[in-house]
Amino acid sequence: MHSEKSTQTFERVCVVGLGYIGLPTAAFIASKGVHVTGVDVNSKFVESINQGEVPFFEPGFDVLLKRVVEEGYLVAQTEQVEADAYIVCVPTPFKEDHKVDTKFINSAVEAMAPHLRPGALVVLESTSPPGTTEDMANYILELRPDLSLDEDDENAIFVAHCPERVLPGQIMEEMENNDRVIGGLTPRGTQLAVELYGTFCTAELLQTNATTAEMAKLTENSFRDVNIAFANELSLISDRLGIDVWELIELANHHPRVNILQPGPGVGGHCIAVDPWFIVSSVPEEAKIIKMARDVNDGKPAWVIEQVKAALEGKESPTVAALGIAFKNDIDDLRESPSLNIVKTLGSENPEVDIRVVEPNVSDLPESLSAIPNLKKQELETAVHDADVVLLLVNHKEFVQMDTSLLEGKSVIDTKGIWRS
Ligand code: SAJ
Repeated sequence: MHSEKSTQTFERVCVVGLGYIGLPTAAFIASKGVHVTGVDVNSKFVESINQGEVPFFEPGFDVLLKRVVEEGYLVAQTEQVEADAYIVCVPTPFKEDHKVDTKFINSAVEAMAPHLRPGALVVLESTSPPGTTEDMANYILELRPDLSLDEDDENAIFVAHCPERVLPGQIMEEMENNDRVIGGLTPRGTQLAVELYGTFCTAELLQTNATTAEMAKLTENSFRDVNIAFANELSLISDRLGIDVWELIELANHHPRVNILQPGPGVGGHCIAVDPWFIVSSVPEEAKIIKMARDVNDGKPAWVIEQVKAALEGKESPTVAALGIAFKNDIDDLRESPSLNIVKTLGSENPEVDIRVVEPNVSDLPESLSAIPNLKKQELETAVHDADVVLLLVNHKEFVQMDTSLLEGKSVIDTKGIWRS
């Protein structure tokens, strides 16, 4: 299969940051016959990409990457170049006070500034608090006072925000088929960004301004966080009242306008546990429910740990089988994982407890766990067989399908409600 020739005006695009989002974005644009330079500060990433190898796991993506690299449409390097358009896909972590840390955006822009020429488009794709795109544009002008943001000027550059929306694991499908929200600082900025994303996205390209686009992304993930917090709060209430929360939610969801999500050991991943803080830190007075939801979800691991401690009471040299450390089911991603943190705290604060960790999706335990002497990785059946307390933390398919007769005589703490009879 050969790449289609683009009909767009973009002859060279530079994608800065080749992670889970930047690299697939670069490859999708390259697959449309546009010459793309992918830039990353990590030279190992760059090397592996130029050999057509994906440096992380994403189903089906390896074939596309290999093709665009072999055809010469995608080249990775550590230095930025002159281009018609730039897409910035760098991490936007938060600092201690939950305010965004823009150090990666700033260094991307510093490296870009000398190459920028009038007419160029700069799109910020990294998830960001409202106002970040405008701040980025102003920083560009500080570095390049000869350029302008006024579209009537001859030396104008164009700036827009287009937040990513793909679900890792489904990027091949969602990169092309998810609607995109695109907001420029000026109308021409929006229009150029729509043309750029239109090279590979076949879904709706929804136009707005930059701040609304920034808020749209944060709103989507906060909506989910608030709804999960509601389910988690119900699990605490139900425990106090002696009610089965899973039955409660199932019954309530029979109402035609009620659709409650599922409780669990907390909320993890690099998006839903992070993005709501960007709203809270920009408008703390107003963002009351969003903040409360973060606190409820962040408080759930401590509640689970208390339940385990209660189950261990009176047991001498007890053994706990901890099932799952990924941030959600059937993936190997451990970022911001509440399950991982529960296991780490249990292990380090209770040296007399023998902890057997079962995680079918990773071959070795991360260093934060392997350094704990009373903790080791084990196969599912042996771990459950030897355990006094079985702590289910993630609804991986292996655990859902497990023979539940193995649980007879054990204390069971099922944070995902998968073993209800
Ligand atoms: N979770 C629950 N109960 C539920 C659903 C989820 O406890 O009913 C937990 C999961 O176990 C996990 C966390 O929430 O710990 C987040 O998982 P998720 O599947 O809700 O979301 P992510 O983080 O994998 O992906 C989200 C998606 N956003 C939305 O659904 C609004 C995805 O579309 C975004 O692209 C992604 O964040 C992102 O990168 O922002």
